Amino acid sequence: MDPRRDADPARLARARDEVLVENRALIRGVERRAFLGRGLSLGALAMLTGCSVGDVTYVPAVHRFLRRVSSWNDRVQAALFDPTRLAPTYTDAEVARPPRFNAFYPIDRAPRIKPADYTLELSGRIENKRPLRLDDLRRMPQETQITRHICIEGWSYVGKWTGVPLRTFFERVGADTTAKYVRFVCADTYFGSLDMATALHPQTQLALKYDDAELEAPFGFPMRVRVATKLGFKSPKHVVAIEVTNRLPKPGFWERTGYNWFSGI
Ligand SMILES: Nc1nc2c(c(=O)[nH]1)N[C@H]1C(S)=C(S)[C@@H](COP(=O)(O)O)O[C@H]1N2
Ligand SMILES: [Mo]
Repeated sequence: MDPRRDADPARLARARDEVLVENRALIRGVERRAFLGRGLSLGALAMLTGCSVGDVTYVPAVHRFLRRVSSWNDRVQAALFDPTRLAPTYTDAEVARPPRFNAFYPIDRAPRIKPADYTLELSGRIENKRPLRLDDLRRMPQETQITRHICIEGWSYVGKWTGVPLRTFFERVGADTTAKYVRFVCADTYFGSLDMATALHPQTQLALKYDDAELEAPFGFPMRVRVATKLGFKSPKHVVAIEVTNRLPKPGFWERTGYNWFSGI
């Protein structure tokens, strides 16, 4: 969703400043590694803050150039990723209630999935591909995190998510964690992928709860991925299929518009 549509400029500016101050490390990291050059880093900042992306993305030559930098940069970022560095955590009092919604459609169009109908399909380099039910996920070990969800459009919120660490999930289903990528498909046709190092990061989880209650429909019910070390678009909601693969999955919704695939610290 375009944040300019639903926010007055002063509020947007305040929100943006807050995001910039609180997430200086993440944004600097993304910016520095994404666009190694002064002129381009301004463009990166514009993208991160959701203002005037037009100048950058709609000029085809510039766009093509950024894409090339960006795909080279994905490899650099993956090499720089520190699998033990944790994203900042917050206190219970800071948790946003309710969370802030975003998707490529308005909130009333979010998929409504009945728990009894839900199955999670597994494919690729996974030993036990038996489709899982919601109860199977609920029975796996759960962890809770309070971390900040940062949307590339220039806003953020502190959230409290509970779910199965993806690393634990992979152990349970016998996933080949030496494979390179993990691909996710969502009930609303959204899809995306992660590098394996990020998938195995201690704060990456298959979240079933927000603020100690079942996820609400628009926020990813019954299961969403939660990746604390990456921008919000890398945390797919309503996940219905997981594939472990060595082939780089095709770019997701936001990546097709030019955002960096790695998009994290
Ligand atoms: N299935 C699905 N997952 C999605 C999206 C989406 O449109 N569909 N949008 C992404 C983006 S851009 C953001 S910022 C977050 C929004 O999550 P929220 O509604 O909890 O804020 O979900 C991400 N995951
Ligand atoms: Mo986002």
